Amino acid sequence: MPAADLARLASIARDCRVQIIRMLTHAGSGHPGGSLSVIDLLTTLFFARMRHDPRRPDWPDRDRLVLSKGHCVPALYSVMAKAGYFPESQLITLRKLGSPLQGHPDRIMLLGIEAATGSLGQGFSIAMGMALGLRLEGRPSRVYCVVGDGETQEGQVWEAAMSAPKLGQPDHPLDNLCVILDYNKVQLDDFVKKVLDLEPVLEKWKAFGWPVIEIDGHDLAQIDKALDQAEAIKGRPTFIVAHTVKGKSVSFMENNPEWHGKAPKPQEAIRAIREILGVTEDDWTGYLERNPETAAVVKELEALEKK
Ligand SMILES: Cc1ncc(C[n+]2csc(CCOP(=O)(O)OP(=O)(O)O)c2C)c(N)n1
Ligand SMILES: [Mg+2]
Repeated sequence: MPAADLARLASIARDCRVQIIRMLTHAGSGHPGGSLSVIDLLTTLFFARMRHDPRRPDWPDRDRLVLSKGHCVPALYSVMAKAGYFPESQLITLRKLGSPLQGHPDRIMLLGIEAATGSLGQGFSIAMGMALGLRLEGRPSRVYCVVGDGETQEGQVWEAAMSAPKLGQPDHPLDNLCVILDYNKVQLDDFVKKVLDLEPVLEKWKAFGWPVIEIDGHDLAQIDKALDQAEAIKGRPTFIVAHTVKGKSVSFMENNPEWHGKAPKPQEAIRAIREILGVTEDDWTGYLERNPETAAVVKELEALEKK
């Protein structure tokens, strides 16, 4: 991918990180850690890979994304808003009664959501069924499914892992399915290694019959290349192991289980946004003067504090 395209993706991912922090703070609840770990993957999928059209969310030949780790849907909402599925101003209705932006994705409430997920372990099976259906219909669509590392402790994941390379063979193999592991090494309130170690991850998935690609899930060029490779593999679905950092880009959230499922307070959010944008404390006032959009977000957060 040319450097200019990578820079554009990096800029989108940065904006989306800011929106994730903004909407969670307004909601007063939600999951920042896993939303920040998955956002580079979702940005690359939505803005450099998937065939989709925000004006036609029901286009039969669209590519599908199933966010099996549904609690991280703020990341998905941020890319969907950026792509034009709905206005960014709506993001702060996250988790509010009646809002289409529920705490877990709802395909009835929000067009463009492919599957209601959140009960961990189920999205992968749904994605597999979609991939088979699309193959049987002879459609060109691809299905991308993102699973959490803690999520893969669910038994249902291993039923799908066992089935997907065999389903549809020999005439309709699921080479239109790509499953991506957001391997951030943290689940809920502790480290995966301590709760129930997944290693050896690569060997396990290979043994179940999957071609496996290992990447840094924050390196946009590596993500793009892995998606190219996955698309070129015929006859079997592909599994991408993306090493990530939970809470990526916010120092006090990075690799800290405390920030799995807790919203920042307004002042914490403002600091998080400053760090995401790479601005020092000394330069912050000047930065806000030069960047009215960020200044508006900060003002809105400060107003929350006074409530
Ligand atoms: C079946 C099920 N059990 C428990 C939960 C509660 N839960 C929500 S998030 C989470 C941890 C998920 O960890 P991981 O898959 O690693 O997600 P990430 O680190 O990306 O946030 C758990 C146990 C759930 N949503 N579904
Ligand atoms: Mg995790």
